[in-house]
Amino acid sequence: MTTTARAHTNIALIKYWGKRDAKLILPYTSSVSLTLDDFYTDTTVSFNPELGSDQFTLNGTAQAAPKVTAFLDLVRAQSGRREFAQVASVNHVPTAAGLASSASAFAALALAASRDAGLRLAPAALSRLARRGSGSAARSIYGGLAIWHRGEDDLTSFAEPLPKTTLPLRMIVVMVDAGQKPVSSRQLMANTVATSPYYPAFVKSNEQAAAAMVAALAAADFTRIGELTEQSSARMHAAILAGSPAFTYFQPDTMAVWHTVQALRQQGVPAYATMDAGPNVKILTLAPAVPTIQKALSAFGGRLLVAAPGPAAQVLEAK
Ligand code: 2P0
Repeated sequence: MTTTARAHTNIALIKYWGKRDAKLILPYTSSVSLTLDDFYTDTTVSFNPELGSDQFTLNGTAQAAPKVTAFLDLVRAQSGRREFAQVASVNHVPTAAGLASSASAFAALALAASRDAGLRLAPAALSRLARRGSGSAARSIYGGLAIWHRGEDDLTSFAEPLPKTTLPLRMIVVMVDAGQKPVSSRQLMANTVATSPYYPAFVKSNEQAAAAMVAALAAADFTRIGELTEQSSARMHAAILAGSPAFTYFQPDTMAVWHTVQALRQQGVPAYATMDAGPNVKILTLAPAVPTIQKALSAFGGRLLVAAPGPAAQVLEAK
């Protein structure tokens, strides 16, 4: 059989940063995200008895991929299949630019590989499987808004969809730098947990923020949603900065964009900034404000991308 699945990336409004179990990818805090329509990964998987090893191509180029093989081992263990697999991924996300391409990648791989192996996983079980590839992938199983419950163990740590909001949410991505990030988020989050004296404070406030975000979304209170979003990002980056060695993903343009967002807000424009494991800025806003924000950031020209909430992971083809 050959199975192709598509999963969209997501941006965390309430951040995931730090694992209490690196093997199972169990996080210290819950997180809340918005899945985006414009950025996605298509992955085709074919378990094949004729293969002597797993094969992986990314955007048509063969790659050594120990993470993919380790992930396929989980699918083989769950399904009882023993064959190696051919995996072909095409990323419609700028890879490693802080747009969390691992989220769409492992969500698409979880769906395509589990289906191709004959498994029919319910969404929570699929989210748990995707989590084992990359934490943020647990959330990309769903469209729109999702919460990843930190849980207590492998069984209880999975994402669930949140009710659809009536707010016309938009995310404007400002590509400050589309290059590869200097430090992987996996490595840096472990360093933050191990060395930042601010990390416990981040965990405490972020867990409260996740609950507050669920309430703010249910109340369609955009000001509160935006404040919680900007705060979670700022506190995550503060914890990173306070680690040893001190480090930040921010670049001068990251700050310039953030300052513009703050200035826009003082003029009454609904706009809040959030940054991930890279220098790019994502601006959470509402559809009617998009043209004003684009104008204020026109210096970035073609490096502005406007995304709307996107769909859940789906099987495109199985034959
Ligand atoms: C997030 N990020 O919540 C946070 C905010 C980046 C900053 O999830 O080690 O690639 O594979 O579980 O999911 C990026 O980390 O890390 C991430 P692993 P992942 O979106």
